[in-house]
Amino acid sequence: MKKEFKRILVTAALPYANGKIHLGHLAGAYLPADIYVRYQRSMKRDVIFICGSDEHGVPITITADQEKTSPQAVVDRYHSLNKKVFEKFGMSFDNYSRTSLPLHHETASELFFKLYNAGILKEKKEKQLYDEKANMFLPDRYVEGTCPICSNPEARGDQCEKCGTFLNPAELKNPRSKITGETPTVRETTHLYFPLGEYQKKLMEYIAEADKRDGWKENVLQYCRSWFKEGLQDRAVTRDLQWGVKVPLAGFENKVLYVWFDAVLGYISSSKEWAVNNNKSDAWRNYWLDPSTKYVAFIGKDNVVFHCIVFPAMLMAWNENSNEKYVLPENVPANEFLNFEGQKFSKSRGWSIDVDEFLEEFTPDSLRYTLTMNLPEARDADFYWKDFQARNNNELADILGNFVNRTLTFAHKNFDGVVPALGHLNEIDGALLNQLKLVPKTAGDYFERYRFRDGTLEIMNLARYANKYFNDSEPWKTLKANPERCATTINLCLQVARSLAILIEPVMPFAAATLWKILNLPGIPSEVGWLNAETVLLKSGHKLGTPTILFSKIEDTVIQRYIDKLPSAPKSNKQLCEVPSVKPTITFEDFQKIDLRVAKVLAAEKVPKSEKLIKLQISIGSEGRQIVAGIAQHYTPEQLIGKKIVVVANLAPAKLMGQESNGMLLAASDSEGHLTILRTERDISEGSVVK
Ligand code: B3M
Ligand code: ZN
Repeated sequence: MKKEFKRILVTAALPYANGKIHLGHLAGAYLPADIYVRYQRSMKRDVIFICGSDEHGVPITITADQEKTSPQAVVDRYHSLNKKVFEKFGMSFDNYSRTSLPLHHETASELFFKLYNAGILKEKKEKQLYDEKANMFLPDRYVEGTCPICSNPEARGDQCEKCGTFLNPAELKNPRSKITGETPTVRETTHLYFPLGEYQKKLMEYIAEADKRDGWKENVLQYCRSWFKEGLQDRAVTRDLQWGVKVPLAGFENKVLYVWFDAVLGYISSSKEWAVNNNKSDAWRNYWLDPSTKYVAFIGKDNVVFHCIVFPAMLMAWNENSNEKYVLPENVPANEFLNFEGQKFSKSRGWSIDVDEFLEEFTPDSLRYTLTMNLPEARDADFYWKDFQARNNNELADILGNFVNRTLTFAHKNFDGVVPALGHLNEIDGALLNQLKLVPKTAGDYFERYRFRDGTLEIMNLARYANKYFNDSEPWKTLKANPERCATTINLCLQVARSLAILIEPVMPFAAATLWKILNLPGIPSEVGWLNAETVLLKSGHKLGTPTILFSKIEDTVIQRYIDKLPSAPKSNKQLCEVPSVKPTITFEDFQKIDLRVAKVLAAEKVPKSEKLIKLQISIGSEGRQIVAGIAQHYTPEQLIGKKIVVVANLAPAKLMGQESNGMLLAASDSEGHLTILRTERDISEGSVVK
């Protein structure tokens, strides 16, 4: 099923120009996209990398209102801040555009009119909240009120941040306008709708086929399946707002395109801008309008529906009504979320770290490496300060940096700073060369399949292997006893150092360039190309450059300073070190074999002669049971009676201290010996299925 592609088009989600980028954004979409693109360039493929600021949307106008400035001023500020930060982090976009540009407005209007004139967009009247004092319709986020679920008095019109429930403004109790504080009235307004439901079948086929060819990520497919299962609904493509792409139709004077409807088209307008800037104004067509382009869209999980469903449907609608046929994403390798020290990033709670601040103290490569090794590729992952320090010190400095440094220092000290001659190869030389031949292929295969952590691990393992090779070959001993052997060892170590420069470049472009320079090679590693890393190409007699330290260690005191800055900071490193690592992945089918039920504790007593065991009589609705649990040091029997707990209902029966146990209750325990049984958050009848 593999298709041969001539070109690759890579996009990364357009960040809102309404705040600064944090580490979570980098791990979600940007770093994986950059690794992929740099790898493809090194493979000598024809690739362009497109991004830009998403400069429309209600949050931007709200910020502008709060700051008493214009939306344009807000986006100007964040666009240039984020652009700079991306550069510092080493993002190698071919173009970083912005959706407030006229070129983008033209592009979005063109698509809008194409669909409108083809009769695809349907007009519908609907009731919406209106602020009489401000004289305007209120978009969801301009309404606040009391959450009908948890009574949070500050729930937003689209969502309650406290309990997470998605809302629509009409559901709020005591709604008030965020602009004037007045109670909104209800007025009728007209909007244009895109008939997403009509595309469901085609979308399902499209995703199934693309998945067959390019292997979509399971998490992404899951999201799509659940949207399809619910059934796709018509989506309004207009909003009653001033800021955005205007809708130039009679009766729509005060409306703009819904931000998502224009934002995804930002990929196309940014590609057009790239072409113009490179004096080949039609070149963008080669990527977007040629079926031999492989289009890969990198995003975070919260954007899946827009990239796998809404955007492809828009392009399908365009393609059906035009001679031009846009390519649809061949893959949308969305990542899950990165958390920060065990919690969600949250600027307002101070639980965040801006990338610009980070890069004032630390190098982009140490951050890129740590994030790569913790990418939330299949599930949410975490950034921990202590892990960052350990990855930098124990892996980058002690393994990769140390290998390069000892090799170069040795060559300078004992071989006049030139590559010594390669002599007869022994068995361990052969084994090293074997590794060298294998790793570019295995790591590259992982990168092709969007598994950046595994690919990087292969590359670091080559550095580990080479370090061991250096030790086992003992060049400091053979220097006198067998100079030819010593020369061969150092020659091969230098060859591996050269290959490593090529292989680490996608993940650590700055260190790769430095290493290339240390080896006194011209240009940058990707110019010779990825596959070149398989072979030994440094000539004996080649003059080496001066060794410099590739990675400096990060002191405990420096890391502690950052840990102390966290609100209610964990004062020790214990937390990270003593949490057991996550077990190997299981499939959903594996998980479904476990029958978890809510149970009510009817009676409880200590098991005689046991310090730890309590015997519980429980009801799981359909039947009563006895279970035995090791919780007597944490709970008295009285504390348990009447409680709703969660049990594994289909666990094979066991006997503990002579007592029959038919199931197991769920409890959490930490390394300090605390234990808590799990109870249901709300009351629910016993026998309810937990899933
Ligand atoms: N600006 C949401 C986000 O930054 C949105 C992405 C647009 S991609 C076309 O997560
Ligand atoms: Zn709530």
